[in-house]
Amino acid sequence: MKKLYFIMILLIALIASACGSTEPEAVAPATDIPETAVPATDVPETVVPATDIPETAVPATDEPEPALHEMNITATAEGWDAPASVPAGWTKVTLINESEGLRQAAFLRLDDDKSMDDVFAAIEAGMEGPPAWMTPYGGVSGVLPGENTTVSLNLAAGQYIVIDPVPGADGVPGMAKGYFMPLVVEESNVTTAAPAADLSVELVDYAFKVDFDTFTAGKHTIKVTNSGAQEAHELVIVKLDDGATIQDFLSAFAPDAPGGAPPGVFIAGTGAFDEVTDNYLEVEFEAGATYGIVCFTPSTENGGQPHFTLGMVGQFTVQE
Ligand SMILES: [Cu+2]
Repeated sequence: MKKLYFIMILLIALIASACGSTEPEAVAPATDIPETAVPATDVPETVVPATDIPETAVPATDEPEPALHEMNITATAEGWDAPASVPAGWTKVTLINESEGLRQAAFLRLDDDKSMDDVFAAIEAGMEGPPAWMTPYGGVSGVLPGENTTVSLNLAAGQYIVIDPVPGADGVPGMAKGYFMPLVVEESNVTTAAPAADLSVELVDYAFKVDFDTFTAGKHTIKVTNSGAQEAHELVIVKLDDGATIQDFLSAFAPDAPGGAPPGVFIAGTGAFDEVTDNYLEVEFEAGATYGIVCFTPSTENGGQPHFTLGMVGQFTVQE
């Protein structure tokens, strides 16, 4: 972890010098439909008969409010292409991976009395993990090159950082390669709602509460809820090779592993999050295939051990 945050210091120094400022450009949210648009009822019937009104004349106020905001983050070889600010509320975040490595985009909200200056100061002071004034909101993880994954989360207004802590094959975390950004979540009057979900997983210290019989073939949206009293958790899904177990997959990452490709691939996941929001993960399962679920979050209560070593790991086979 020390090495990781040392790299973060270098990275942030780089960002600060390149940008000159951490203030994001103001971006007007697409959802600000002007109230001045003329409603349909203002069209006098005596002038234009209703049947003659062309379909294209539908005023903006007749459009249904979006159920969720949308935010795309594209990872390229150079870093992220993403908006500097988004409106508050339920947001469908899609991470599009056009880079060469496995990618993650994890959202952390700063407390209201903190700023990006405090982030820089904490890093320079050698923090070894997110301080108590950074609240993890989750995000998207486990996205392989050429793939994309969508996770919906409820963003409260405030200052965030979005980071990719996943180390590449060279051991260097993504955020040291440009996968790091400040994000402002603006106050918004738009009413948003969580997406519909047909599966659910509950995260507790330190287990997954899940009914695998409901995990059928096809596309699903999984409502992932953190009910853990103490720690942030995540849900990462791995598709296993025929005959392999999730323990075989995890063993391939151990320091004493013989090397070679692990017997499976990441297919989707959330970032780590506290009880502040649920994360809704979009995923597709194949009939007959076996999958593993894992929480990689380091345990603050157990010396940084990843949660899968404490019981947050599982495996299921989808019925033919
Ligand atoms: Cu966990």
